[in-house]
Amino acid sequence: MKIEMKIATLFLFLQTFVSAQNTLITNTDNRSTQSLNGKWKIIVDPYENGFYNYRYEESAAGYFKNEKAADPSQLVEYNFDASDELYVPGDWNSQMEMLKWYEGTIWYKRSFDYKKSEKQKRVFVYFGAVNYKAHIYLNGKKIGEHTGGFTPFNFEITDLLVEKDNYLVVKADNKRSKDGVPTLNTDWWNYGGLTRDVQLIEVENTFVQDTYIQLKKGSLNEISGWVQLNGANKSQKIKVCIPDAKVDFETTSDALGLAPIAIKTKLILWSPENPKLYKVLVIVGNDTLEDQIGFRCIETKGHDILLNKKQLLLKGICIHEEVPTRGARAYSMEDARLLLGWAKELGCNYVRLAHYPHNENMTRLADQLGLVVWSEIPVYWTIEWSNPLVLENAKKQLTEMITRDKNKASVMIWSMANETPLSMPRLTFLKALVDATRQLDSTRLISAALEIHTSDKNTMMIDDPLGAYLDVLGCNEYIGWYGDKTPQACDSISWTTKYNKPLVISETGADAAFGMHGANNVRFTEEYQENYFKHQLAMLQRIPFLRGVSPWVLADFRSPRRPLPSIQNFWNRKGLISEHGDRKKAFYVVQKFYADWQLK
Ligand code: GCB
Repeated sequence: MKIEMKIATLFLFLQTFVSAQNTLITNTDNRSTQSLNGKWKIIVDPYENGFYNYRYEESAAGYFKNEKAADPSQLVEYNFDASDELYVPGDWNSQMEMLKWYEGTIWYKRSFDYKKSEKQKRVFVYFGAVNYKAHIYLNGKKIGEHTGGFTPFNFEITDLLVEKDNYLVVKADNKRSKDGVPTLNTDWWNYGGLTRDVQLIEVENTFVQDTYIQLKKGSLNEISGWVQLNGANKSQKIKVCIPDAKVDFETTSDALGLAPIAIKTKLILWSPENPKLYKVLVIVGNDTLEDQIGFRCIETKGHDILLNKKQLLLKGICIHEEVPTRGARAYSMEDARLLLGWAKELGCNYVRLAHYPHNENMTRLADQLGLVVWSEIPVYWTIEWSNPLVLENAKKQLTEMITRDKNKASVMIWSMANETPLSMPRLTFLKALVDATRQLDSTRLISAALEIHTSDKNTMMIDDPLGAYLDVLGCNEYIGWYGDKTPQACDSISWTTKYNKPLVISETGADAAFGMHGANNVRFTEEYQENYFKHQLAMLQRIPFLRGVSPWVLADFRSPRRPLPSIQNFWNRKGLISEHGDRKKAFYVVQKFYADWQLK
């Protein structure tokens, strides 16, 4: 038994080692793909029996082997083909009643045929997101692992693919952990599973893996960036064409496959009023990769946010990646149309995609609709600040978020964290994230949703030391909901800041159960929430350095932290829209405010 186990461990090590390659491919919407969405076979495995042997060591004969008893004398205690099915993409919680609260491992299996093309092509398997930890196996071999529930990843599978009956197995585990990002406690539903698209991506032997095509910081007519090739033929001529702007630019990649881009041209700039997107072609040999890219310049000056050198006021709303009417994780373009359509109806020009990177349909559609996006990683509340592995994990999620969306004109703010308590280890941690962000993308603004402090009872103070490293100060406040103040107290509150920087109130809100009515001091009534926003918005308008607001939150969302029977029923009720899609009274208060609000 012991020798068997040692061999097994060595074998597993080699399997992982052989397939360590993991380089993120971007712009998958415009590539040649084969979808692996649809029904997948699943095995629920709360004890991780398909992963560990009875001594709790990783087993070489796990469920990824997809074994079937060859004859009735053989003992095999699982069978994917005779098991239940779940739809991918999609969380498991909303698909089966028994999985609504489930946190643990589920094994997914999908079989498929693959016809290799004449031309020698390479194939990658791409996952939009798996929450939270994924182990991936193809045809019985481990091809990689990924941690983090909201960002994409891919692995090359060219040499493992066969023409018939490939089997792709994923162990998805959404157990929360103290050293996770996010950590144990959040205020949203921990939806598990293969929550976003799964695709095979087919590419040439040498292909455009990634591009960075943006206006240079501060410029309205200089595009600067790079093209990154992947493959054997790294040094090549590359063309970047923008037909509508008459751009035909040539560059050459170096021995590492990296080619610089520097283009001067006159462009119609992207803005919420005119979200102009250009067709951009990157051509390498026979390979043409198209994208739709908007160009704009985003900066700050003193208390102002400047878009294309003009003052910008952010009229926003926070959004969770959940379709309340289904009580499920959002994943499709149709879901994005619903959520962003509601934001447009509210009069928004900005959305805060909380509290983790949302699926790419959201940022693609925001590009088309002219909605400025605040995008963030789930560094939320009580992260283990002194644990280097946690920092590495957060950096990886940050890198994947930026890598995927760095050519989206709508995305203007990268946010590092939400409501994190002051301490030196926390400052060091978040400063490292700020530095990493500036290295990855020098053009966008950096923020974080900070907490307020009071300098006296009626003065709110923005003095978080992290503010020194941010471009935009974010701040969450619930004066009149949490704490001992009433909404009316807002009338006599003033705000001050240590920093000569713009402020965005990244959250403010109050719970209301749709259809519950009463006096405006009765908690959970629509009248309370309506009155709350009336006083809040009047107060916020008086802050001289305020340049944006995103109330919490667009729609009611599921949360295990909200048990109050008959009112909450495990839903956070701070939505301006109910889980059935009804607009609450406060919706119209915010809508009216946005219609009238202007910079003085
Ligand atoms: C917050 C959090 C958000 C919560 C919200 C609430 O400050 O950032 O995730 O859901 O408050 O409803 O308490």
